[in-house]
Amino acid sequence: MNKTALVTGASRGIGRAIAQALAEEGFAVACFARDREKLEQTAALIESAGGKASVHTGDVSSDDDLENLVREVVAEHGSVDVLVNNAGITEGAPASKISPQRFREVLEVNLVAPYVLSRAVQPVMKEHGGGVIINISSVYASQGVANNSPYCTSKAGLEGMTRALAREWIKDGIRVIGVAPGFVRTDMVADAFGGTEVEKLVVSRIPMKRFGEAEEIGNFVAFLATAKAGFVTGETLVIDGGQRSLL
Ligand code: NJP
Repeated sequence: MNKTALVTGASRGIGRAIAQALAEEGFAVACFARDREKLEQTAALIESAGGKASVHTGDVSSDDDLENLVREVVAEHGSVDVLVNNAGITEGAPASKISPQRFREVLEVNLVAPYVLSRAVQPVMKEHGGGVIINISSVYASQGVANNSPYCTSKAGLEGMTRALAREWIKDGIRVIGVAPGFVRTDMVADAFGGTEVEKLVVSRIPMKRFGEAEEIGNFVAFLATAKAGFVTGETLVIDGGQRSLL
């Protein structure tokens, strides 16, 4: 295979696992985030397993960085066949304590950036006869959750955007899909309640009684990126150990 996948937030956590799983499927993987050292670790993991990776640094909340990113990846790899909009941030606090500025920042990273980057790759994918865009959402998009309003808002928006762009770009052979994880063991979850009594309570409420592993999300995303999932578009698929529907 001679196809390229671009993954944002590939420096750690779920993004790194997605990058590794896509490389295992045979994609050359362009890894993007702010932390070059950690991106190089991701690339080294991919290359030591026999895969191909490149490292690109920048901030997803900069339109210029995203335009440059697409230019760089096309110059180096020739195309972008798969885009995974994975970079994300959260803000756990009551709405009364979150400034409008912070609300905008979370939307900028979690929602506006995927829009800007999807628009930038769409002509490239169209020119190459199609592609796949996968947006990493959250079960919080569809669950009512207190003290996380910017995050829930951004992810609900991302699912609406997934449906809208899937409809708009189906004629170009582009599938647009969402993946909504439940709790996955990464820095994001560790920062929120790692090792506390709250963590035990959260795990006890998950029907499978455990957090998901980043590799489980990576493998699922890599499957959706391939032609084996060629009839899937517009949907956001939940992967959460039963959290949303079995409670
Ligand atoms: O997050 P974390 P996860 N520009 O904090 C990058 C969703 N999700 O892996 O820039 C560029 O470990 C950051 O890179 P760096 C979640 O909403 C998760 O847990 O080097 N990149 C890092 O690589 C998110 O969409 C859970 O700091 C930026 C990555 O993003 C995705 O899964 C549950 C950036 C964040 O790594 C990955 O989450 C769920 C910027 N401005 C949904 N800001 C979960 N873990 O339980 C951040 O429902 N990054």
